[in-house]
Parts: sequence; C-alpha cells; structure tokens
Amino acid sequence: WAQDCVVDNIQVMKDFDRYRYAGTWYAVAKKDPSGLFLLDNIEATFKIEDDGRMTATAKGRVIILNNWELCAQMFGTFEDTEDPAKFKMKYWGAAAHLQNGYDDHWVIDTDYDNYAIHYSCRQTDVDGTCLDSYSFIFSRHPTGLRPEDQKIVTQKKQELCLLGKYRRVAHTGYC
Ligand code: ODT
Repeated sequence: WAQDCVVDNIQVMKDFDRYRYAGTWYAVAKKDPSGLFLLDNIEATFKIEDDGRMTATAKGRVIILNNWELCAQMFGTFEDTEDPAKFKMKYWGAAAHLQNGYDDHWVIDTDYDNYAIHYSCRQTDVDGTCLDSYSFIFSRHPTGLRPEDQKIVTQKKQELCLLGKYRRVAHTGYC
C-alpha cells in the first residue's frame, strides 16, 4: 500500500486478539500530541471484562498546574468499532486536574509477547492527514524493546508518517 499519510489508509493489526493484548505494557517511546500530558514512567495495563469489553489503567509522571509533579493514575474504557483493532477510548484521571477525554485507540501492530504499537489521531486535516496525533511504542519488558523488534517498529513508525517524531520514555521508578 502507498504511504500517503491519510489516516483512513493506515493499516492496523489484523485479527487483533484483545485477550492476548491484555496485561501490562511499558511505554518505551512516545510521539506527543499537542498539549502533552504523560511525560515518562508510563505503563498501561489492559483487562478484558467478563462481558468482553476492554478496560485499562495507566500511570505516568505528569506536571499539572504549571509545576506540580505527580504520578497520574488514569482509567480508560474502550468502545468497540467495526474493526477489532480500532477502539474509541474514554479516559479520565483518579484525581482532579488530570486530563480526561475521548480518543481513538488503534493497535497498529503487536506480537502480544514483546512489542505493541499504538496510534491515535485527535484531529484530521481537510486532506485526510493527521494534524494532531500521539503514539506509544509499548514493550512487555521494562528494559525496552528487543533488538529483533526494532526493525519492525521503525517500519511501522514510517508507515504512520511519524518516523523521527518519537522520544524515548524513561523508567526511573518514579511511579
Ligand atoms: O500523554 C498524552 O499526551 C496523551 C495521552 C493521554 C491519554 C491517557 C489515557 C490513559 C487512560 C487509561 C489507560 C489506557 C491505556 C492506554 C494506552 C495507550 C494510549 C493512552
């Protein structure tokens, strides 16, 4: 397929299996949206409820009210769509002043056991490309991605038109 940067043309994970995706993921890299929120020490734990719906908790270091640093505890519920790898995520914080919202949550690729690539476009341009996106590269291992997963992750970053736009996410034990 052509890498045209049109959001509707982005390929997502085929035959996505939420049960294999469940459990804890450590963010190792992040492309920030405008008005960035989660800074580092970010991890997310996905759960499949008895009725089959996906939920998640996440934590990460944030700075709110200009200079108040804390470990944000976040919650999310996921609405299914016609594509099993594309969700709508409603999210909110455990405390006041934390962000809440309603974002796309797309799983671009995962091997379930080592890496996962997430993508969300908050605003599309008139030409169908994304004006404000964020994306997480997740690892099952807090130490980072295995060398053999780097190549595929780089390829997918390119397909998302986000190559070079990620920063490394540190895990220092803050959260
Ligand atoms: O950090 C940012 O700049 C934008 C991201 C804010 C969304 C945080 C929502 C967390 C909700 C609960 C957990 C969900 C797991 C999500 C995994 C990846 C995308 C946030």
